[in-house]
Amino acid sequence: MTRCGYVALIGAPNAGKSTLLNRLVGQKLAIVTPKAQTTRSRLLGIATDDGAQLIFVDTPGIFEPRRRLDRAMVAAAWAGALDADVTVLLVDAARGIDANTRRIAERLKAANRPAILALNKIDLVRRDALLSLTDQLSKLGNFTPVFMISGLTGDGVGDLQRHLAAIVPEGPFLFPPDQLSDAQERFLAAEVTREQVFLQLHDELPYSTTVETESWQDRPDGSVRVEQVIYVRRASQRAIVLGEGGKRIKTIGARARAELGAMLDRKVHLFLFVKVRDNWLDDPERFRAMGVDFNV
Ligand SMILES: Nc1nc2c(ncn2[C@@H]2O[C@H](COP(=O)(O)OP(=O)(O)OP(=O)(O)O)[C@@H](O)[C@H]2O)c(=O)[nH]1
Ligand SMILES: [Mg+2]
Repeated sequence: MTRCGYVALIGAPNAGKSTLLNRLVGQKLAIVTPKAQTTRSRLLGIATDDGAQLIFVDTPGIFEPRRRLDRAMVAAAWAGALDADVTVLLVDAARGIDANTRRIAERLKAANRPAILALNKIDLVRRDALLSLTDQLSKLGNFTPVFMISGLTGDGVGDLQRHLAAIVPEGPFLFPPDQLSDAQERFLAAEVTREQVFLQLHDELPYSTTVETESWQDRPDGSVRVEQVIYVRRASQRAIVLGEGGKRIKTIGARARAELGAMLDRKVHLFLFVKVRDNWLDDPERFRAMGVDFNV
């Protein structure tokens, strides 16, 4: 009998959920940046071996929402956590317990929802600090067992994965064994560009930006032509994204194209357009494209 189940990765923004998802699946699916609130919607990453299929759910970080988009992101994260068979709470061990992690622990407790604890980024901290952190977290909720991992180096991740494979419910695989995600290529391609926006632009700009794939044409020579729109809120932001003489958008495009080419294993012709939509953060169409609910 095989085993198969959904495993949600939840935690504060920047805890390392997307890095861990990529590590568990063995391929880069989710975008990763040093900035908080990079992930905006749920993304499945599927890892299948002979005996078990683990369907990992990467979720947006959970924080105190202010904007409509923040609320949608946090709602998506909680939906991911509560729908799953198993929840893994990731805590950045270098950061310790912050207000966000505390709030997550409280809500899990209120929902009577046990979670496995993964202390992440152990490559950055001393072992005695980990023990005291485990101790503090055990006072906040029912977190067992505890794994100490580094999504970045892979340390401890194998132990976590083996444990999960042993505890998900018995049942048939829900996805073909070679399928890695439920996400469409058009969405992943937009995310790759958004990753560059987050990496190359600063302050509030990344948070005023969304990226959509508008057209996708497979060419007879095996390459693909992709057109994407980067939405910003103000003309001044458009000017920053373009950069002096179009330099910034060129670099964003070049890096995204290289990344996308590697991901798809084919030649990519990428065309980026920057549009000003002052109200995109209140536009249901943009939310649909991001894969989050408008009405939460
Ligand atoms: N040193 C170290 N850095 C890590 C580790 N895991 C993730 N990071 C870094 O932490 C930052 C955030 O990683 P993400 O994977 O994007 O974190 P996230 O939890 O998905 O963040 P949001 O999507 O914003 O909620 C990135 O700069 C990662 O490289 C780790 O184990 N060790
Ligand atoms: Mg993320």
